[in-house]
Amino acid sequence: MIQVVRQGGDFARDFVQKFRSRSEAAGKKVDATVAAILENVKANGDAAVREYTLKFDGSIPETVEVSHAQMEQLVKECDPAFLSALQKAAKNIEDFHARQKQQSWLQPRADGVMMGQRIRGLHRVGLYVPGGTAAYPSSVLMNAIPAKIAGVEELIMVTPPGKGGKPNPNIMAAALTAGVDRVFLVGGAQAVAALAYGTEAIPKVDKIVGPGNIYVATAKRQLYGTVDIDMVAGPSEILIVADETAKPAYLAADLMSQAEHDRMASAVLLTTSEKIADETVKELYQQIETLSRKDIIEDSLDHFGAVILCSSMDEAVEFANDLAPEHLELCAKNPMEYIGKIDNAGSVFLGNYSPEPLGDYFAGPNHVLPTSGTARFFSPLSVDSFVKKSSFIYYTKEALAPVSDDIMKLAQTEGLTAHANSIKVRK
Ligand code: HSO
Ligand code: ZN
Repeated sequence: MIQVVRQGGDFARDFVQKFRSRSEAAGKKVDATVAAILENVKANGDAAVREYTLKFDGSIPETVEVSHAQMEQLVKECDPAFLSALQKAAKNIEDFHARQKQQSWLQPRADGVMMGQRIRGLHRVGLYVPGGTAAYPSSVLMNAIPAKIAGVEELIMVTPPGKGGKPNPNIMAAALTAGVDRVFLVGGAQAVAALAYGTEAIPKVDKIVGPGNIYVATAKRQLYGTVDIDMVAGPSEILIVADETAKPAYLAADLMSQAEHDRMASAVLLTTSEKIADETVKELYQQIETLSRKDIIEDSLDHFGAVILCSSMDEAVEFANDLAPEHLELCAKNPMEYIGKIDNAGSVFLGNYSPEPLGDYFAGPNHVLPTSGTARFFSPLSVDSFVKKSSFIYYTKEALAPVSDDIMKLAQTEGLTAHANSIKVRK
């Protein structure tokens, strides 16, 4: 079920390659299909959206927009314990993201010059929520809460109508909790197109976020530039660095927590202890029997799972930085010792009592994270993902005069005499 590697070296290098290329770009056929959908929705608006909804979802819902009154009605069907947990999670997510909010600033100088930056929320954002088993209320919170904290004026959620066109009550509860403004029952590439171009029913947005299948991801990629998009998320990943003080039962459980997401998910344990490695494998075999997604877990551990023995914690940390995983657990005697050494990871979980699902659902940091090694240059979704900035410059006549020659010199050197002239006429 999982490969155990006692001699890192070549295996590690090959694994990094294999790991990074898991989320290959869509094939030509998907690209062409999506391009045709985008064009049709751009030209024909709601008529085209209806045509695809009928084709892909089987029926058209009576009303595409779900009113707040309908949402509140649906929430009555939710388990009260779920609603209570959702509220507590939302509070933690709000507290964490509130700390990310940056203020606009204006800096006056003694010579009368003023400069500054205005930071404000995007006007309108679209949030895609997949249908079926991948409809996660937690992901609604993780996307919507930072958007609202950033000051996004209107947050529009789209989600496929599903069987009988009835919205998922748990998703509606998360949408209400997180402050989503409007909800439309439309999915697939046609939903992404409707958000990017606007239709009679669906307003045009400035940015589209949220996970989706290959058609949704391809539509987002193709529309980048028409609108902004978040990063396109690949399959989930967990890398655990463990010393001899780690608990094999916990390690096995945490590896499988991410492996269950997807057959392409990756779960890797790096450990300095042979005993921990062997016992974790035993635990994997035992615990998997109790899990409902056994098939998926087996598949992902077969392909992208590994237990790798390292000669030192430093070697393990170096491999972790090379792989740049979405989630990194540090199960070591003194995890704080390594914080400054982890350069590439989406989210870091410290110690034996900070399991990855704590971050997926509850602690507060975002669970939308860079995958496939992109933690080398991408960051978690945050309030920053939903703002735009403009700079301000104010000079007086007296402030401009002494720097005029320098500006003109720079302009002339670039051969841009009209630039130089705009300074000269003010002398
Ligand atoms: N671990 C996923 C997020 C998630 N987990 C949602 C459970 N629900 C992101 O990699
Ligand atoms: Zn998860």
